[in-house]
Amino acid sequence: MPDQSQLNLGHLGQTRSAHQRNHFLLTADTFVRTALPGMQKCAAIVHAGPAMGAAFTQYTAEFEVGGTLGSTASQRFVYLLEGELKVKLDAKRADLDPRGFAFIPQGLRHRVTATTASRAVVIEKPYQALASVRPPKPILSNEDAVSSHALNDDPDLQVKCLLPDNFSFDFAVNTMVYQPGAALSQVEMHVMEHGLLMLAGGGIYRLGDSWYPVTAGDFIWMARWCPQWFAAIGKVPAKYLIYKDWNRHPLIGMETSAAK
Ligand code: UGY
Ligand code: MN
Repeated sequence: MPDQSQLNLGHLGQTRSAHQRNHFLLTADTFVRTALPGMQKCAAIVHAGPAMGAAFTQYTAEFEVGGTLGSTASQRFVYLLEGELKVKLDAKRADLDPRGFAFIPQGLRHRVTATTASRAVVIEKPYQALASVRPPKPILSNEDAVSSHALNDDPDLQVKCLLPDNFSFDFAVNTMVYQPGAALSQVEMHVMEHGLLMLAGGGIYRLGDSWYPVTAGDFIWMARWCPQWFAAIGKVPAKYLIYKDWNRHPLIGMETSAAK
């Protein structure tokens, strides 16, 4: 008997992936690779972008040895899943190991090159400047160097905020680790949108009015105010990397009729 849990019925038109008005679940069996301008020896699996209504772009970059990303007109955040990347920012250089990350402010010349076959999360977002606030500085670090805190006093749900929480930054990227059985303490509905990559373990994600089994490798996009809740199931902790827009007034970027 084949192991039913491993059975991929994609060739018969079946998948867990879902495309709804206020959320997408994209599972690895439906990923399609593409090239983005300037990329060399590198492919992108684009998970989220303006065409779906998102105000950011998120993709997984798959590098061959020597592969590079193209340039971007936006801010860029890179989180290394596996392999090794060299990041050159103006005069600074750093090697990223797995769980290493780079924040590159908008307009800063940089180069990201793989020294071995590598996979990385790449998030890009146009910067929303504030008149009274200095723009953010570049960051090269590793998740292992960031301290975690319990969400809503639940020690079984630990959050690491990879970027500083101040108004120079207009987005956040966090990791969240749930011990088996841990869950969000509420159904969240909020003004921020999310891009989420499951990194380990699994569980049940409520998105809108649907409950999905999810596992490592799945990507989820949640639109603003999409009802969301997660519980970890299984014998190992569940972990995800989650993007949200942050620290900006909801009217920023909107043209009001009074201003026309
Ligand atoms: O930061 C968040 O909004 C986070 N708690 N949301 C989520 O995990 N779906
Ligand atoms: Mn949320």
